[in-house]
Amino acid sequence: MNSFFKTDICDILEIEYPIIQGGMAWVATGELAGAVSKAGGLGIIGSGNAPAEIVEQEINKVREITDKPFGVNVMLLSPYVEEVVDLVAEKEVPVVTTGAGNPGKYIDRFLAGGCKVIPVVSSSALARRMSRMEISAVIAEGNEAGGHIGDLTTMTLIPQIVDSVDVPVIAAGGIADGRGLLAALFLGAQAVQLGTRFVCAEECQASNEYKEKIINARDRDAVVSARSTGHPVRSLKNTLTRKLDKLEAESATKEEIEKAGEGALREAVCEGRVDTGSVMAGQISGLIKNTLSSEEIIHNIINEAEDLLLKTCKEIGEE
Ligand code: TUI
Repeated sequence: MNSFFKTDICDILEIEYPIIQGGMAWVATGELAGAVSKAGGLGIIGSGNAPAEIVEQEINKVREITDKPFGVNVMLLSPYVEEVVDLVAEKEVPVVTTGAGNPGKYIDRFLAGGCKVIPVVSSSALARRMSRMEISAVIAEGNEAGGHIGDLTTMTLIPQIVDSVDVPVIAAGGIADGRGLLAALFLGAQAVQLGTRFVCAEECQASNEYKEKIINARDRDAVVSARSTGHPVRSLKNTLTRKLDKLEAESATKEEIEKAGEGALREAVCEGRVDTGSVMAGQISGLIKNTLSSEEIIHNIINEAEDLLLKTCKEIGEE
């Protein structure tokens, strides 16, 4: 397959297509990350709240699947963040993405391990602050995304961050097909990061119930809970989101709300309990109708974007 959309960030990361798989906690294991990287994208292990020894197993799995570049997402609120930082540096993981905080104090350790650092940001101010450090790009994540989110939409966030920083920008949130890739590139992004679409990849180890819940979701089903805690989370509407809404309506404390959500992601991803568990997924869930291999997901996106771009150019040329 040719590489119609090969941007600078593809050369920096040594990948064929400008498609990155989100490093989702519990969901993005070595099997998924390995399959995405093998197919020419950038697969990312989601370390979430996992201790270093679990993350190490997932890194080894990727290296059994492919020798292409891959990444690890370091969730900065994790109680194991220190040991995971040391691990990714020691294992010389090619790319590190960070989420839910400022990776500043870990940058030197990442660079010592030869890791390229790509923080996730949700505002221009954060992007500017991060871009003063030695980073390879930023991932600008819009409010359409699943999981822990910021306030701004992808449509408004991307062009403003593109104009605020000198590093390449990767767009995330609300993207799942070739139209989304093309839109992001037109907004000035050099690549896209997809989470929800890759949950419904054959190689993804999440429960079938989790995948089915995304496939059956409609456009308004991905709702935001726990706003009052300062850590709003987007997930598919179910018994848990209704319980969290009720707690907020009753002005429950931050601790009470956080306690209600504890362990809920693992419950849904690993045990298939998608009614009482947390089914983190983005607003694009309604567009996802099937499970495909990671290779099919990537090739379909590239082919669709290419066809759409050529068709549009032709139509404009005929005017
Ligand atoms: O990190 C995510 N999404 C996530 S993390 C997650 S697990 C979790 N567990 C418990 C509580 C919260 C989350 C589920 N989904 N996306 C990347 C992202 N990072 N979005 C926004 C940010 C972010 C937020 C604040 C990045 C930097 C930041 O900096 C704050 C500061 O003060 O510097």
